[in-house]
Amino acid sequence: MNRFKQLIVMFFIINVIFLSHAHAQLAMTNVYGRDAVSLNGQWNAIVDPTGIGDWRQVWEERKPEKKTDFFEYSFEGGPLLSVPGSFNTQYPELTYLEGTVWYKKVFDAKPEKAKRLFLHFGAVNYQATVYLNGDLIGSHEGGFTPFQFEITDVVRNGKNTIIVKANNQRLKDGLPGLGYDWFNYGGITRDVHLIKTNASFIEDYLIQLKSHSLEDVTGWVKVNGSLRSQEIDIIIPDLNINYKTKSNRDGIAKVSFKSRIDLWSPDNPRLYEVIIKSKTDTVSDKIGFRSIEVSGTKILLNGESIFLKGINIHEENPLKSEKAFSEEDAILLLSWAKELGCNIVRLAHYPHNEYMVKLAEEMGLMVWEELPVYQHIEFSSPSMKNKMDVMLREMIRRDRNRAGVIIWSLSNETYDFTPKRNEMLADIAKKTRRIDDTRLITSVINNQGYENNTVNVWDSVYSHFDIISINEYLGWYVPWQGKPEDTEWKLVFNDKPVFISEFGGEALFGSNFGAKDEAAYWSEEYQEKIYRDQVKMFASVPNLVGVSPWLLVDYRSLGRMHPIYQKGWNRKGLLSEKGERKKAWHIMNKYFSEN
Ligand code: GCB
Repeated sequence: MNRFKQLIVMFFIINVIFLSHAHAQLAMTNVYGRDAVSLNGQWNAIVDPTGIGDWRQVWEERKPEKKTDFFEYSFEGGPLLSVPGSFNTQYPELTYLEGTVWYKKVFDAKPEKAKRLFLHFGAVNYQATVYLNGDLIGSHEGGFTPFQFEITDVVRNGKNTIIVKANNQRLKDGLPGLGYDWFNYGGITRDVHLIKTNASFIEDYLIQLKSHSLEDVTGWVKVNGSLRSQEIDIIIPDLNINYKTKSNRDGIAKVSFKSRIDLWSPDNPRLYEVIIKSKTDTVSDKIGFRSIEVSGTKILLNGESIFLKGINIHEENPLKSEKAFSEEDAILLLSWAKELGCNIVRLAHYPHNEYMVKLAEEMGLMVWEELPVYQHIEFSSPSMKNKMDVMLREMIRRDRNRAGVIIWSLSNETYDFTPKRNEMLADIAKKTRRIDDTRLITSVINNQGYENNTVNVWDSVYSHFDIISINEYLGWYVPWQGKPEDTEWKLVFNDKPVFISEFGGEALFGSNFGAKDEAAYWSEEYQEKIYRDQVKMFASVPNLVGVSPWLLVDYRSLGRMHPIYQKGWNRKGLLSEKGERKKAWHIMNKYFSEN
């Protein structure tokens, strides 16, 4: 090995050891309700497809001092990237990049006595390593959840420089793993904030209806800082509530009171202003109250049976061929879901940005939120349990006060034959219930059998979950074996609600290339027929509590390679990538208006 190679290897080893000790913190809840300055905007970038920037230590931003000095990198004179946004979509030469981009932003800070400063990232896909003024402050893995670093002790008065190494390389033991059917948008894809708090502040809270109750509010408040034990008020002006509690030495205050509440539901998406006040901090939020439970084979919202009219959505604005990250993007996608007649959105296959979740709640859409535990992930990798746990906590901490969120989905299409899958799903199910018992949990499975027009749902892993969620592509990947309405069902558990979480097929809007009854021409008529048949079949499904087509709108997926019909887009949308309604849209729209 020559000296150059030796140095690189040494450097990577040191880096790996060091980084494993500098993890990001769990982000504080309700970042948009804080004293925060946005660090969005243009960031300088260095594109580093070979990953050499670690060895060159680009975060040191060295500049020539002597006549003989030179450095083979510089942020100045390089490309600018918009944050939030994916780097892939901002320069054509970055379209297919799965690797490192270094980001740099200079910001002003004025450290104040008795104040604390945090750097908060809504999400960076997939790994982030963050430096402040040349020093490593920590790293984070996972492309869809928030994280933060406290920089109180290291921030300078005046100009400060953040450098983020964002790397979207897919990993065998990543979450998701190597294979997935959506576009791997890399970079700083969500908002970045500098948050100022008092020395002791309200870090987190849970204020929701107690499960199985329509009037008992339950939860807790968590104070962070040296003054942990404080009097805390929960004020809900519209309910005339001024509830007083006190945090203990660990900073935890219990919350429990009764009130007559106008409950949140899709028909009445009522949110209350809730003010959480301690001596050293005040945070306000808009919180709804609802109960969601399973009773026998039904799902009850506020005590009444509800049919879930769902739609799957990826976090992408197809009109921009870009990751969805703004309020406007969320309005676009969710308005389409409303027009279709939905009362729930399945935000597939990872936690979407906070705008999506909050706006859905405001618009009267229930939310299904999902971990990126997808298909063939490596459950047996030694680091997997920890990765799943961390992402679960990050997701729940961010959204546990959203009444709209009724389901935590812990995985999609995992397989019984994958080593350790059953025990890992059982474990994460148990943890989720421990962290949050006010919602339903599920895991989506697609391994059912289908013979003699009978669907055999056999996977006993459903025992850990509240809902049997099934992805089935009858009429598309799997040809029908009989009349859809005569489909027979064998269920591994007959006492649980059943939800068809995906079904559908592809169509290119306006496709007029060949026979309408042949799949290979991607015609709207072919897709429409699948939907007609599916709707007939739904009547045969025992314990059916809802359905959710795959999916709202065509989306980018590089594995979809057909040069005429797909061109890098998964065409299972009910809408084209321009928002045009395909024929199948109307079938679903009618079904939802009648059910
Ligand atoms: C599925 C997956 C979804 C895919 C979809 C498809 O079963 O859950 O992520 O993209 O099928 O289009 O095949």
